Amino acid sequence: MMITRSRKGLTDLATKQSHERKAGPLPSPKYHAGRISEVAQHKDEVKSPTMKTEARVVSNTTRIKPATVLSESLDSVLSKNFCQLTLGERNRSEIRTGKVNQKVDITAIHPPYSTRRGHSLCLEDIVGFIKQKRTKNIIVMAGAGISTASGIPDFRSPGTGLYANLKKYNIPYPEAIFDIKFFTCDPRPFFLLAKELYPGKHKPNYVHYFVRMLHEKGLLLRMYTQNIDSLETIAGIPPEKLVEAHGTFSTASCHLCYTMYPAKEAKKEIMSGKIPRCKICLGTVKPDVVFFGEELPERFFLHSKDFAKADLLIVMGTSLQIEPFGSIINTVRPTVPRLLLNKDHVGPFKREALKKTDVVELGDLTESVKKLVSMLGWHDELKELMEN
Ligand code: CNA
Repeated sequence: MMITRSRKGLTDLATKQSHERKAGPLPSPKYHAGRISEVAQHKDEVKSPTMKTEARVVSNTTRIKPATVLSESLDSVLSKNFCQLTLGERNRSEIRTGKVNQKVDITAIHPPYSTRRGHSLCLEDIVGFIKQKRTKNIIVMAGAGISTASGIPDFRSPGTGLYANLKKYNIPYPEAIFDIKFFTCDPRPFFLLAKELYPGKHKPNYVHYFVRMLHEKGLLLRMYTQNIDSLETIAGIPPEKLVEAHGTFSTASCHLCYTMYPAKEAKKEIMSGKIPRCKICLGTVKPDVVFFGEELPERFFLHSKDFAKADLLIVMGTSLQIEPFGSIINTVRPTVPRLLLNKDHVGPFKREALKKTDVVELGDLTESVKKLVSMLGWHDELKELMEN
């Protein structure tokens, strides 16, 4: 996979190195749009262009409806307004011109997500939508928590996460291990960790195969993963259905001149404790995993099309703390259900009053996914998929 990086990154590096010479330790990573960074606090809803459009529709609706409000029950007015929020431009004008009574098939355009108007969705509703094939463009957003059952520690789980066990790497702050500027000064801590993380030692688990199952059923629009362990690919999720947002170990290149380097050779050298060097400029070669301060793979930007198409978003095993990944969750259409399967509340699911279309299932991920799979009646099929 190609990793794109900007010249600006190199300029920043020079600035930072001179800053270090003059002012001492490296500052913590800050947010740059399109470049990977970590945020201390998750920003709430990002206003997408779609949301702005919908807001305009609401105000139009309010202006043209007063007479109707008097003659109809509040419920039916709300119901029509809900329809307007979910319809395309052609159908909105049909409603305005009164053709709405000619029975527009709303479900054909955008399925109504609420079975009982106004109630908050729950896991049973989500299962119902999947079973009834109302959701055919599911996006899965995943993080390190989907691979803990395969024996790979995540970043932030207290006690077991990598951040809690970094003493042996001798680094000034946990994120330094994935900071491109720190890597340039001292690549050894990353290579030490890379020896543990390199794909090959671990196997995909139930959760990876659940996503594969979504694909087999023709329901997966795309899986966006932050993981670099390649377990999605090993589980059989095809490349066109996968966005490895934070890169991969399966290719390698010079971190200075970006010349490609044979990935197998890089792995061999890293595993034997050597530092691979670029044959052109002698810069340090690293696997193409995206570090803080680096740009994301071009493929990540597929999200601008995909998220507008999604009809269900499943978020699993991530703290949503890394940007810009953490924010794209807010770019699905406002009426689209979002299901969080995680140990703890994260991102917009931390709100006390959840959005009515947000559903949270807390607990161990494998257990939650098993529950979902058994509610869907896919247990035997999934078992077979894993065995084969
Ligand atoms: P994170 O910040 O460590 O968050 C993981 C989340 O998953 C937390 O909210 C945990 O509570 C939750 N979690 C962990 N285990 C379970 C479980 N068994 N059941 C339910 N929930 C669980 O990791 P993120 O993915 O959010 O951060 C993104 C980083 C992590 C990316 O840049 C990755 O490259 C990086 N990373 C990847 C791997 C990997 O490829 N397997 C491993 C470690 C770190």
